[in-house]
Amino acid sequence: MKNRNKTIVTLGLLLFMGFASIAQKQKQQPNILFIAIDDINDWVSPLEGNIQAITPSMDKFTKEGAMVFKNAVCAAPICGPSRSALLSGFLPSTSGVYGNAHNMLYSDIVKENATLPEYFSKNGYHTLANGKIFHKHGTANGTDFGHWAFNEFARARRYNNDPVDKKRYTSSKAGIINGKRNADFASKESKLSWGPTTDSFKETVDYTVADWAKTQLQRDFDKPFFMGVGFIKPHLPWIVPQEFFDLYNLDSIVSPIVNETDLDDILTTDGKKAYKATGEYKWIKKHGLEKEATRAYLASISYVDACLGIVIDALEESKYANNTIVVVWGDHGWHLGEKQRYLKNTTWLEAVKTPLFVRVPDMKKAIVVDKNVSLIDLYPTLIELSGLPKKQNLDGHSFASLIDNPKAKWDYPGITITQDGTSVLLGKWHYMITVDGTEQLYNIEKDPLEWENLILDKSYKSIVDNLSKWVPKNRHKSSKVRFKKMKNYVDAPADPTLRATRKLAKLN
Ligand SMILES: [Ca+2]
Ligand SMILES: [Ca+2]
Repeated sequence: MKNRNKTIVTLGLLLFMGFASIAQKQKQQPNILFIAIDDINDWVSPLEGNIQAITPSMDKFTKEGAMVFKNAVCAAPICGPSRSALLSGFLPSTSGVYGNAHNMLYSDIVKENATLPEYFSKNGYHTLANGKIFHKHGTANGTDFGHWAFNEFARARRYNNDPVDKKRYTSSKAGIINGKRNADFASKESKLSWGPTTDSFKETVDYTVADWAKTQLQRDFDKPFFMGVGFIKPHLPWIVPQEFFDLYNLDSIVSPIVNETDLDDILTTDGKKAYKATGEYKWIKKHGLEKEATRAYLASISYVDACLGIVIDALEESKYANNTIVVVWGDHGWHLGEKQRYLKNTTWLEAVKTPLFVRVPDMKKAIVVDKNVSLIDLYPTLIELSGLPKKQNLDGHSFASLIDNPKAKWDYPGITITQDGTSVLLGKWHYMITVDGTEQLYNIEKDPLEWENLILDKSYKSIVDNLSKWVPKNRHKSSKVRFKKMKNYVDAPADPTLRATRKLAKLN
């Protein structure tokens, strides 16, 4: 009897210790606040990509404690494949997701592996999101918002863009400049548009997403959380409240320098010019709208910065302030005239570099990191920082060691993959090759605008040999897989059948 009592006491103690350790582990496991910004380039002030940018929330956030990755790259320089790579943990060359028309749910490897939020959910986290985290796709039954990847998915934002003040609207496609319509203004080859919205700041889409996050941060969670907050600006159209345009004086705006002979030294293997000016560039130049476009993009950056500030302030006022990892990331960069183009989806620095800031609890200052980390590295990094089991088959590498020591060894280049090429960024060297063999090499320390293509200079052969080793040799060929979609899927509700296709217990 005595022994039995002793056993019961011991068992009870062990059980108590077991619960205590689970409770302690839960207490120690950090929450994740995962904030995505769409189409934002390195013009934000912590990255010093454009000294005109007014981004006080990012300045405050980074100065009060965050890793500032100065040379981070995206895995793909366009929304869908960039997000698919980050969230699946597999490069486009592994998954076959190269374009916005490719839904990763059709990728063999994604079918078998948990995406980042699913992995957190599998391992004891409560996951929730609002706004654009995954890229959206049409399906036969509605829209795939990536809602299946979260325990809770809110969709507070309206489906359409914020309404524009028609008297101040500019649209290349509609042939309208500052509210004046003229057939000569129209360009079928350009899709730029901007102007102030008639809505107040608090009525805009990204504000409602920020406000949702603020509300969630006042909740009690019985598990650590993974919260996705997805902002849609500065993605086109650049329609934001007038107050953000007013931050910038049009007359004194400085637009990026454009070298009109820049593309002449990028040649295909049979000696032809590989690139030419795009429709957007020609349209802006024809109508002299360089400053207007630059201001509209800057206004959109300042707008999203204000929305970001709402979320960060809400976190700092919440009980989660000291046990939450905050990640702020952009999905890829953007051209504003450089290389005679606007938009994205190139392998030049303007498109492959992207903002990335990471705060872990107890950071009290900005820590600048110059290594070439990639958004593909976030999956292994976040699971390591949260103490989740290591996942063996991911394409990225955890940069958790850089958080302890920004000078730690990190020899990986930043690799960015497009439908038809690869960019390898390593220190001062930037190498690019297309699938049909057009190559470029730049020394970005001496030539940050990438004007002088060094590829024909044989003295750089060993550098090219070293960088080209990182170009994926066997690109996955399933890139032609496209989704079947219903008409007007953007206005359709979330496809209710998708969640059942993702059985968490069966996913690696
Ligand atoms: Ca994007
Ligand atoms: Ca050039």
